[in-house]
Amino acid sequence: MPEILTVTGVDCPHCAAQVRKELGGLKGVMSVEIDLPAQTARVAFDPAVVSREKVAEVVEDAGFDIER
Ligand SMILES: [Cu+2]
Repeated sequence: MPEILTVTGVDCPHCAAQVRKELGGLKGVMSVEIDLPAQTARVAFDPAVVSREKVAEVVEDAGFDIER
């Protein structure tokens, strides 16, 4: 079962592209759905492959926040 993590601060197409780029290269990430009006991204990942902590770390290193 995939888990979902919500990224906040995705406020423009540049940010959206960056989130896709950073998370798209992470093993275990299944999909990245950007919602620009809401300024969020929903990241689906397989917790058997990558931990929530690791996904959160990549997001935060890229300069975005996590909805806790
Ligand atoms: Cu932006």
